[in-house]
Amino acid sequence: MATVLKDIPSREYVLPGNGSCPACPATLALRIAAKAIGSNAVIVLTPSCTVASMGYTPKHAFDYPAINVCFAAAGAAGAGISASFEARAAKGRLDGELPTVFNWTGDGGTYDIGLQAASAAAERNDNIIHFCYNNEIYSNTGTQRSGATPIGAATTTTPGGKKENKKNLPLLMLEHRIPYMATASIAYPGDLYDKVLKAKNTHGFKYIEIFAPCSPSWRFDGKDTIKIARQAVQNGVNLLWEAEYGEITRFNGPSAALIKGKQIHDPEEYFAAQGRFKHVMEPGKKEEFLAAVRKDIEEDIAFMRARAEIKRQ
Ligand SMILES: Cc1ncc(C[n+]2csc(CCOP(=O)(O)OP(=O)(O)O)c2C)c(N)n1
Ligand SMILES: [Mg+2]
Repeated sequence: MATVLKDIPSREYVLPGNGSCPACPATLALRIAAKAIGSNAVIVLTPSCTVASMGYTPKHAFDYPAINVCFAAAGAAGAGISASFEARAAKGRLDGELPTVFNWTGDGGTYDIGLQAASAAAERNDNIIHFCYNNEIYSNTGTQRSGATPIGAATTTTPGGKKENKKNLPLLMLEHRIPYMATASIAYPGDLYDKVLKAKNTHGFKYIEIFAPCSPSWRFDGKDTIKIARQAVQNGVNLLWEAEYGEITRFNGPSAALIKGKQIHDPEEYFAAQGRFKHVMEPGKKEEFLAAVRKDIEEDIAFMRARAEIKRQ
């Protein structure tokens, strides 16, 4: 059973007075993740909404030492900081426990521009947690498409809807055979909290991807942020799972039932609620779009079910 909300620590590490949008999913994700990480940590950031809203003076709003690095560099920067702590500990020059070094990046900082450094750190098994909060666009610069943008979604660089499929970065990370990785959602905070705690207590490279519906960029009412995130899990758009050393160990919450063969929730409401899909959800077009989406989701579920049967150890 996942930790219930009331048992997540009340101590906050993301401080009030920051500049994030109302209902910002990245901020919510960071609040929950930080509660599991605790105070003995360093945060490494790439250009993103988190940086724009609270990552620099005078808006700096983390209760952590923080370093802003260039877009491509989170993997290398986090790895270097972590290695320096480990070297100091080995020489007896560090009191107490090793600080947790975690990279806090968007999908631009992970799927695209930061991929090489993140992949290299994963392959070297550097002792960091690399987070990707996935809002499926370059949000803070005005909603440009990213490698995580789903097919059909309108962005400022794909005004007619993206024509290409999104990358499957969790699967790419899985094949790095890192000690721990998980996909998570802001709609399941207890599950997210538990996954971060597990990552914190695992040595080596950890990857956690958090699905983060962004109301201004996806064009829905901010009050529905959690509802949209929950629907994405229930309809199989966002499967929640964990893996260790290239082996899928668990599917979580509603995703476990989908893998066991439960019908997906009808995805129509999820897509209809988001302005970014307006042009593919018009009468006469939506039937074809939704049929393609359903087929895709069902194929993904079948693939993940089969992939979970493959044991590598
Ligand atoms: C090399 C480089 N290219 C482009 C930019 C401009 N830029 C800053 S943030 C950003 C988008 C970040 O997207 P993502 O990582 O998904 O974070 P989000 O804004 O969605 O929170 C871009 C393109 C930059 N800072 N550096
Ligand atoms: Mg983004």
